[in-house]
Amino acid sequence: MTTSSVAEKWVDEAAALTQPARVIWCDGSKGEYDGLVETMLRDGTLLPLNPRTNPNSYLHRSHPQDVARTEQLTFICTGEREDAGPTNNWMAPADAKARAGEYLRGGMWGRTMYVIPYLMGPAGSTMSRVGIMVTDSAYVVASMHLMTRVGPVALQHMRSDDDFVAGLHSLGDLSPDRRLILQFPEERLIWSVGSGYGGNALLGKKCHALRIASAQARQEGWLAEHMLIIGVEDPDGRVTYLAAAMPSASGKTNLAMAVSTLPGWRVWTVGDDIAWMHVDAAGQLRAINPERGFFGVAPNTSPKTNPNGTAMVRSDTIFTNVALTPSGEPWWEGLTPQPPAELQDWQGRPWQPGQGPAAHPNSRFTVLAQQCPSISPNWEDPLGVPISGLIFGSRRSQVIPLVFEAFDWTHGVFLGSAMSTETTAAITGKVGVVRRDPMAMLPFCGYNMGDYFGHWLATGARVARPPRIFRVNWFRRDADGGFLWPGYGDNVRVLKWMVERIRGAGRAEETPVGYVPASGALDLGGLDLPAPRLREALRCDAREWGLALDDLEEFYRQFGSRLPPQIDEKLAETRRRFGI
Ligand code: GTP
Ligand code: SPV
Ligand code: MN
Repeated sequence: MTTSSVAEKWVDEAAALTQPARVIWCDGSKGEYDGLVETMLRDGTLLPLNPRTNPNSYLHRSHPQDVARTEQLTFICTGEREDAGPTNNWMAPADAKARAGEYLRGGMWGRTMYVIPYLMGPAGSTMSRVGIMVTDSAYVVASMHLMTRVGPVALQHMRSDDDFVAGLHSLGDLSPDRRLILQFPEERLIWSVGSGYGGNALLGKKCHALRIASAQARQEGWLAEHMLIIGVEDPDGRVTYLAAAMPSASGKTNLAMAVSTLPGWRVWTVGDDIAWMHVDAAGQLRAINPERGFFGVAPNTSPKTNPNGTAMVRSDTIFTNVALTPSGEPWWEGLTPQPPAELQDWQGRPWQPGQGPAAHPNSRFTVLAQQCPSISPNWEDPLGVPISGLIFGSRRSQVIPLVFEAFDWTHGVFLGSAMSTETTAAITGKVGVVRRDPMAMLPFCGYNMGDYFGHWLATGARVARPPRIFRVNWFRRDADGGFLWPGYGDNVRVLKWMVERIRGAGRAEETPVGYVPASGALDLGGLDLPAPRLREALRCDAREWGLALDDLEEFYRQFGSRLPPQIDEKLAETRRRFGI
């Protein structure tokens, strides 16, 4: 394998700091994956699952204090604090390296350092980007095999010797007291120590493809977003591509592979978590999925809620922190109506109903995208797919209607910037707390969020026909706490209305926050949803919005002069429309 001297030099420096016994350059081959699995089965990092029911599949149990992203330990390290902005944790680069350096120094003593060259994006795409990460975790290497394109293909896509994002990862002692996830966007560098889980440790995902890439995208004139990508096919076979931003554990994987309850309509999966979007020479917005696999939430994945998701994890899957049946099958809450007898919980302890969840609420599966039955035939097209609509969705029990459409691009950017959501188990901390999460990027924007809104506005000006922008909320509840909308496969009814709107049909009614489906415009054929329930799901209340806008105004204030004036204007305009 040929490597650039810049990459070799950086790997040498990482080894000098961490002092591994040996350095192995990964080639991404099946033999390498099988060897890693064998090693991990021997040392207990992986447990085998039943080879009859779950061939080539394994269970990993992470440290009980290392089960989700830890945002309070995640920092954007820019020379100027202002460039990280008020919504990011910030540390000066030198301080960050001094602190993390202490945990990393000699941290790989006696162990193997794996060097993983990886490509984010399809082979042959000018939108794809390269990373080179080092790690002392075999589980991370195996996961990177599934989530990215590892090996020579990565190095072949470097446009110059230094055209890669460098990532240094070490498990450390897995204690949150000695854990730091550091992004240095100005150096295209990542340091992560003290965690072996998910977005903290699989550096290609959130650290590279969102935090570093978003900053790089601003400089280079594209967008790196926390978005799924789908093709929605109508009964005539015409496919409309949409991308949707939703916060962690708020429905991206499920929508990305939804099985339509409307006859003749179907959803094709292009990506389930991250979209990189460029404006092409003709002014068309195009998206690629930088990832190669899915790292999806296990709980509530079932043949009823997500048949494609259930089918794709039947073989060749790594499960993390799910429960285990006596016959060696994985289990999680919602997979079957009743839990099987004699389960072991996610920590391997005997489990009885009533003891809390058997699978960790943020337990996950890692699997190649190609195993998804609904994977789009063109999902690896180097040119990406043309995007006609963008969706911002969040998890709100109250206030936010099921669906509405922005008046125009600027208004849509405002709606995205105004998003708030209830927190989930995907991050450590309290679940169900409402927080601001603009465009589902709060934990992932690698630069000042005010500048980010400005970059979105500027991108719209470069697109010949800006995609329609929609806002959705599958999670509004009734007075008894039940979901007002059935969700999952029935969400395709909402997608159908969006496609109709994009084509200039699709009837809508104007409200102060945007267009909602007119009475009868949502296809509810075959669905038993009483009219008052639908009205409640779509309701837009001036008093509720008044309070929300007060809170939003306060949120915006912290950006000072970095907030684009157009965003403030849209807020004022919303007040005027409501008459509040
Ligand atoms: P990340 O991988 O963390 O970015 O999450 P995600 O956005 O891909 O979320 P995912 O699709 O995995 O859904 C997370 C949780 O939301 C699961 O428990 C789902 O069952 C639930 N969920 C997803 N879609 C719907 C829906 O339409 N309605 C309801 N009520 N719940 C849903
Ligand atoms: C998320 O939290 O948005 C995820 C899971 O997709 S992780 O990769 O752990 O960030
Ligand atoms: Mn995510």
